[in-house]
Amino acid sequence: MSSPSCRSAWRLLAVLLVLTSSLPAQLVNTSVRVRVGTGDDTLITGFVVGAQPRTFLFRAVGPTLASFGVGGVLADPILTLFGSNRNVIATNNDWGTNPSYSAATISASMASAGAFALPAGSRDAVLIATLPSGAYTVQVTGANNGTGVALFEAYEIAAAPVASGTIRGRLATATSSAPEVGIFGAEMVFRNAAGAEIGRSTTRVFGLFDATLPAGAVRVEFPGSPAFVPAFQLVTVVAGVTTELPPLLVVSRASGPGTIRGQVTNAVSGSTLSGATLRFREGSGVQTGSVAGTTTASANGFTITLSPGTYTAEVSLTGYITSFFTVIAREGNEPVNQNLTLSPVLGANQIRIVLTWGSTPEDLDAHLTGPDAGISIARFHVYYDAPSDSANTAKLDLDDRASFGPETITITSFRPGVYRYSVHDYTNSRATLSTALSSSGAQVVVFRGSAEVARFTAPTGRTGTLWTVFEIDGTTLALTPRNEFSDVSIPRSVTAPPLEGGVVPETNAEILRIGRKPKR
Ligand SMILES: [Ca+2]
Ligand SMILES: [Ca+2]
Repeated sequence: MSSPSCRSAWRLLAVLLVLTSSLPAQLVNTSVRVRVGTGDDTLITGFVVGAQPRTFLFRAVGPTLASFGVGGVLADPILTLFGSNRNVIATNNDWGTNPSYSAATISASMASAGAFALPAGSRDAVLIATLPSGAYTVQVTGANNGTGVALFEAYEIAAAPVASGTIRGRLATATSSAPEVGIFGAEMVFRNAAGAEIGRSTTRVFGLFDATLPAGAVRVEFPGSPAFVPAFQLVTVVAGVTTELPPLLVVSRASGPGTIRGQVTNAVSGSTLSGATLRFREGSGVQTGSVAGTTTASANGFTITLSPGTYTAEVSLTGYITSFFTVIAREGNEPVNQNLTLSPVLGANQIRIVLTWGSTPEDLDAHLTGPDAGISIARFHVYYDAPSDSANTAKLDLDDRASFGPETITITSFRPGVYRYSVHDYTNSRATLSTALSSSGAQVVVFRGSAEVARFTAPTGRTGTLWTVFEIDGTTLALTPRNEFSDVSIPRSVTAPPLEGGVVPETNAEILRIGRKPKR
């Protein structure tokens, strides 16, 4: 079908739109009907945005054209928006699967732009983007190298609709002897920062719930039940992303005041810290507002008695990064571990990663791979068996083998390249289809300078012994969540999990093996 002359003709169909703030908005409402091929025969449209940021709705309509009597349509178009460096800004395959906007939101935007409606679930592609000044290109391709006729459309719209993100959480009881038993069938209420209700969800088996909500601060509320006192957590919904929340633990109405006790420890050395100030606020993730109780940690630890419920402990000590922890007050059967760990303040471009988890499994291990000193392709693999890279810039400070953590890695200087952080379930490393890591309650907190910059909770309901948590770009220190699960049985093989998205191979990760020590 694709003779050379046809290819040339298709290329000529590429259109150039020059958009400046002086042009009337309706000039950008353009459509072009083309035959989309493969390789050089894909449709590429270039345009320039002037001084003011502008919001566009792009469509690549293929299958729906058939309902207008067009033959030979492109069955499954894909839209991709590129910046001036050919960097991908956004991509969409099927318009109903946009992680930032629901189908209803996109339908409303299309209608207000004057575009004809697309049937629910169609394979046509739609992108909405607000773009600052710069040069851009939009590409239309066919999934699986498909070819055919497509209609490309660009509309300028007044403003992007509010983007959405997804939260996944778990409601569980902290009152039984087996902690964190999920609560089924409870109604969760979601409120925005102004307190208005923006959604509801009923907990499923294991107490799991999820919701897609407008991005921003959200209060996740368990209104209480005959058996349990109310509880809430403050969370942030991130546009286009699924955020795993730590479990929301609730306490029985039968409980009297409970004593919270534990140690404040140094995340690097593991030693007990005295002198830290602890402020307790009602709710989980609550960093400001009225304080329900205050105490000071000594070398023997801390203890405070509060009404039954969930609290956020703010822990501060000179020279350490102020941190927030969710703790439980309940009468009797107190949680065995409410130890809180503080990181010493870092340099502005230094990063520390602290792993903590619950009572099981006994031994989770932090693994960090990244570009090593010396030859450019060399990569280090820091973990319990090799606790430092060759230049001592990435270091395992602390390995915990007896539940809870902390297990800590510090990076004091970076090289260009990808740094990848993973958590391996050593205890169950020979198991297949293990859910132990997923249900470990593992949390990974990332500090930079004097602040917490990211926090990850192990996703629930996943199988695997390796949780690939995130990557850091060694040049920009930008952090990219991964949240991928896979099975790895041999700790030294935690180097090249089968990840999506063009992850660099790590074939040289094993060249460094220093400080080797036998493990049990
Ligand atoms: Ca598609
Ligand atoms: Ca460990």
